[in-house]
Amino acid sequence: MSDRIAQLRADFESEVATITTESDSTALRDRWLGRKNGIMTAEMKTLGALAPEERKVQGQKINDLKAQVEAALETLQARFSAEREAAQLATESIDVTLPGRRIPAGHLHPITLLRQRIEDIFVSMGYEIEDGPEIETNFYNFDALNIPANHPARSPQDTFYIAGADLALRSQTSTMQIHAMQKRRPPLRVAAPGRVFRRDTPDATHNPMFYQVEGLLVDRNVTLGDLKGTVEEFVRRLFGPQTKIRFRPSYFPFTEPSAEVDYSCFKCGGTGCRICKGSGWIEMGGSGLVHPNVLRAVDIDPQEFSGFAFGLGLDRLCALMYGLDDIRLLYENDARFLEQFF
Ligand code: 2NL
Repeated sequence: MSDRIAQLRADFESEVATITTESDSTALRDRWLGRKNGIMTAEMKTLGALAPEERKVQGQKINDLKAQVEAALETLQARFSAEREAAQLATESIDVTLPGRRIPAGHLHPITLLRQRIEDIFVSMGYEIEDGPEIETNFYNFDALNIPANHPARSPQDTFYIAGADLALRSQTSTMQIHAMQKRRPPLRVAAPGRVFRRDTPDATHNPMFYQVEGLLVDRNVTLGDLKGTVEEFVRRLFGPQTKIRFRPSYFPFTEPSAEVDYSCFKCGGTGCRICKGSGWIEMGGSGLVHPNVLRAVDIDPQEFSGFAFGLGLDRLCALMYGLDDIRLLYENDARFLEQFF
């Protein structure tokens, strides 16, 4: 009887020595410890046929062997699960030095970026940002701005009229300034950015829809000096503190006197370069003291109040600042173009 157990122990030990894989180990466990057909279970069953004294001794021996088998199998299992975990860690390792993946995000349009910069400058100078409709009556588009009945800007060659109505797409942002002067009484400081519409054949420097910003101040005793100081501060904030301005006499129906504003080239500082076409100066836009007729149109007494206004176009400025050779790029909405600006 003892010899049988010694033989089983020797069998088990030699079998353990051949185990190389986890499934070998599982098969070994089933063979030796399986509840129904396992070798150890079968061995236990032989006890019933023995005399009580012998059964006790033999039972102890079987239990010892069973404990040995269980311990050996546990050691094997522990070894294989450690190996499995190590292999998993090796294949699933994360390289924390890899660069991150960029999440595609939208961009603000270059015109929007420029408009926001300009709005911030106006706000910092005490101006309020106005908005207003893109479709206007003749009163806001022309009459209130002192634009005479026969002025070419009123012709359907230049303005997009809406058939059968006293309505047109606004041809300048001044329409919003007229609304603003009706809504609030002077003293007032208002900046109005927005798109405007003029019938034009599109080319590299023209588009029938483009963006303007206008500043308007109305108060007592406003002078041309106030206009010059304000425009100077404006361009210095936009292009840098070294920027200079110059005024050239001009004519607009809504201002008197009127002047064109140039600023010293932001690229060369005034010595002349490709950007300013060698002159050292770049045209910014129009300006002037608000015409008394414009004040009268919105019931402001020109004897008591005066004002200045200046306007600039955003598209050409945007093209200059970002080095674009064609303003139509701004309206093609090609994502490959747009995503370059932020
Ligand atoms: C230009 C011309 C200008 C104004 C706009 C203005 C507005 C009111 C009254 C008087 Cl409500 N003037 N705006 C004045 C002078 C020129 O813009 O070249 N724009 C790009």
